[in-house]
Amino acid sequence: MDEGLGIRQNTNDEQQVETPVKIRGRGNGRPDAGTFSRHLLNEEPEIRSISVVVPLLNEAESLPQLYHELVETLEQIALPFELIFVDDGSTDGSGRVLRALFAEDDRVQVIQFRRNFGKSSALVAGFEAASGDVVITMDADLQDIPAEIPRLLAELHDGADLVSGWKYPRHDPLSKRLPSSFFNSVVRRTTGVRLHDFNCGFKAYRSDVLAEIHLYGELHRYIPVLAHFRGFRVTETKVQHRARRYGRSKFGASRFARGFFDLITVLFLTQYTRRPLHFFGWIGLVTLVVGFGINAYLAVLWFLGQGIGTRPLLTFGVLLMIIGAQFGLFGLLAEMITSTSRQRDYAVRRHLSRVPFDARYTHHDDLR
Ligand SMILES: Nc1nc2c(ncn2[C@@H]2O[C@H](COP(=O)(O)OP(=O)(O)OP(=O)(O)O)[C@@H](O)[C@H]2O)c(=O)[nH]1
Ligand SMILES: [Mg+2]
Repeated sequence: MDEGLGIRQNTNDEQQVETPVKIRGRGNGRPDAGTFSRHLLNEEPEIRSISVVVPLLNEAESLPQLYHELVETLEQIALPFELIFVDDGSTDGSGRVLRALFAEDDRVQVIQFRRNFGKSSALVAGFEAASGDVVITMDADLQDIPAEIPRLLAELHDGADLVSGWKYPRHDPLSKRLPSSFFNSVVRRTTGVRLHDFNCGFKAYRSDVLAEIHLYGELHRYIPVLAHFRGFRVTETKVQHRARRYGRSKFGASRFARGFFDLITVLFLTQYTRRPLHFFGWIGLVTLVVGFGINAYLAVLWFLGQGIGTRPLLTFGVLLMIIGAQFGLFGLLAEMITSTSRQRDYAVRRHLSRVPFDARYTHHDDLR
């Protein structure tokens, strides 16, 4: 996707640079809005093509129906589209079904992993292969309904960069709904991203969102959070869903535990990666001060003639001071790692410039 996206962005930039507007030398220094061409003022670029990315594990029975429903809906939308199936080490013959679909339809792409690498990896592989202006992800188990795609697209048309499905009403047992709603409310509170259903795999993205996000491990659940912190507009829309018909569910209770570890990672990544000492430093400082207070108190008692050598409190105070200092040092080490990282910590929506490409670099060349 990088390549396709890069080409598209360049095209936009060229168009923007070529736009016949005069700003320099104007009396009031403000551009006349009437002279801007429409696409410059348009907040939302037009959607001209759609990629659907479907990560899957052992869903052979569902795939043919999923394919037919997808094609039916997308043909009605009447935009060019591609279907990218990412088979994450299935052992139930899903690969064979996908190869048959590929042979039949040149809009189908199939990526087969050598073994199971997890949903995030499958999504990344799909995103890299996708070249649409919009990328839609969905589950392969027929629980997400392709006919809902226009609803997601409508949200993007209305200005969202990422729209996440909210399975409503939900057709799952209470044993799954309860932990899920607890999980969702914790994520909502801690991240400030107000979605009801973080685990919903049915989402639509403008392609520039995906270019900005680095996924690994199981962070796919938190793409909306990562996108929100990069400055993208994240919204939600209710989607119908169906109960699982074929195959087996891949996720049990352990998903929630893992989800919480990932939440800590995401909170740290979105808020402290660029200033880790602010995180570790505070923990360290508080621990150090409490430890120091305890030891100061014991020191006073010692001066007053009381024996303190056998008091557990002494051990506790010393422990806190050592841990506090360690946290401070962790923070400094993390700062050193961060300072050598070349990853950008900002996201540019667009760069409007009238400096001709050659002029921009002549000066640079002279220096060599
Ligand atoms: N690529 C990839 N996809 C997976 C993996 N595990 C599950 N999936 C897919 O993710 C989607 C959702 O998985 P499900 O097991 O249906 O999870 P769920 O919908 O939350 O749970 P149920 O409601 O019980 O079905 C399905 O399309 C699966 O095929 C995996 O390890 N890798
Ligand atoms: Mg499912």
